[in-house]
Amino acid sequence: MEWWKDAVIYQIYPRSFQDSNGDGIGDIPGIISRLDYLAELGIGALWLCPVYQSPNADNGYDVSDYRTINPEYGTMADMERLIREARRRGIRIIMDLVINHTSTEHHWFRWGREKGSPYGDYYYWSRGDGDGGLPNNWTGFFGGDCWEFDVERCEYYLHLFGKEQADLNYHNPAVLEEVKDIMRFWLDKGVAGFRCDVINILWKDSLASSKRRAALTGLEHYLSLEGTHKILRQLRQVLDEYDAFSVGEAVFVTPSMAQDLCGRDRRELDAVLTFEHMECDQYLVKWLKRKFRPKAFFDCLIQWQQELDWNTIYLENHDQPRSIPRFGSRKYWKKSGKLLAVLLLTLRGTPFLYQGEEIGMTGFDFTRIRQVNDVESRNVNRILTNLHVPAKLRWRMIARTSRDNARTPFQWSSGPQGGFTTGRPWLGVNHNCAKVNLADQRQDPDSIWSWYRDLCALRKSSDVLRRGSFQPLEATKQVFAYRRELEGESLTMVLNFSDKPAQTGERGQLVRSNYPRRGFDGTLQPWEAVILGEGGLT
Ligand code: ISL
Ligand code: CA
Repeated sequence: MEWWKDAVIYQIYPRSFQDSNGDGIGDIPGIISRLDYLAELGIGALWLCPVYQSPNADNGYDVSDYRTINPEYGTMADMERLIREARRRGIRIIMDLVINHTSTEHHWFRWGREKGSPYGDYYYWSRGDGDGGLPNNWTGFFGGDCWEFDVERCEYYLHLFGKEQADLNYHNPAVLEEVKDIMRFWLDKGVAGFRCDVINILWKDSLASSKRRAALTGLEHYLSLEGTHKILRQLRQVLDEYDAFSVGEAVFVTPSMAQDLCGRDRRELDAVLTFEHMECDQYLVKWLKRKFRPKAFFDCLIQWQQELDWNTIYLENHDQPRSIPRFGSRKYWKKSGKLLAVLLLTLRGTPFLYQGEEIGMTGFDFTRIRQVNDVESRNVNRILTNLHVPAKLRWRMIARTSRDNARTPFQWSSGPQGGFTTGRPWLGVNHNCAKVNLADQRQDPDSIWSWYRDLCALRKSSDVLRRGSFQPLEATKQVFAYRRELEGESLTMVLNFSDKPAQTGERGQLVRSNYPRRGFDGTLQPWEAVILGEGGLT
């Protein structure tokens, strides 16, 4: 029945959502206590970032046991209660499936070090190049090389992410069987599906050195290869047993590569989360930020809207800096926050709303590297230091791009620690929580939050917005206009991504504007977003 085409999916970063016991760490009972809030907002499913047992080198993306809940977050009984309580409110649960790598604390890795162990082949082990050098010249996603020497086994193992995250070896069929069992374990508990972490790099064809010179040497040996597609078709069979949903995070893909991962006839994933639209403010890598170019952003969105059977739409997640300072305007915080909400909730595809986005959180305002927790930021800071990049420039790069921008605790109220915890939060609360918080916005019919709630409801009531076709109308340096259409009914969106007023040729009956106005004559105010209809919907 493809429920995921009709739902808004809300992403929770459990560590930062709601603490229930004062230890400063968000947890599952905390999430349960906020389910009524999420139901009120009108979302249909929750994607939980990893809650499995983990030594937290990468905050849960280093899993040490897929069948145990991290005690910091609660117990299996809490998790089962969450699934039940969510279902009672019509909310489905989607788990994060991290299967490219495990923690080096996982028993597969620990036991696999021993000679003759059945787990001896679960990872990519290598003696090195014979001259005492690393097995190959690949570089990792978090910077630097991607081989670590294990003194017990006297061999190197591959890690495309942190050194505590060892890549699983899918050349060994036993690994895929383990993964299928893990999926069944969670599907039996009643989860509705999975968000699959870095899913298009599972299969490594060979460990040969790379000819690439640019960032991420080695990519050609593992990016979206046929071996990965084969694995995905097998995982699909498990999902089909339960009629479950899968959305894969796919790195470095073009629309046609994405279509091969989630096209209707492929029988692989239902949808993918991709990155091209997040690259309109960078040179080459995300650390080298440039001025955001709205026109490039619109063109990119248009291309994806047109080339994929079905899209996902997201402007934020736990790896990306917050969207208002990035694609909107700090000066027009509220207006641009509402404009981005219109974009997120009216394009064709499944919207993914990230915690805090609905109140316009702006993230991170730290001043020192020791306030930063993220393993990637710390690695990059170390590399930049070794390259003698001046401290000021280094800090500017970290402050603008660090993943901790999106990981500061949810701002529930203007009270101590933003209502997130009664204790000391694991990561600092943004100092603007007196100005940006849910409690105030919930009482204010003109707030960003009220706007989100209204648009979620509008989307729910409108077949055109959920299922209609997409047609681009205008994409200039400033204005993005598009139409959604279904069975003769249509809605037109016009968005002004600028501090200056703008003109458009589009006309229609005003359905929504983030400015108080009665009709629409073609002039848009700064950061104005309008939804126009042809009658009926108001
Ligand atoms: O941060 C990034 C995007 O700008 C990427 O380099 C990111 O590491 C990549 O998208 C993969 O992300 C996923 O897997 C990582 C984990 O650290 C991220 O949190 C997760 O979303 C390794 O499991
Ligand atoms: Ca807690």
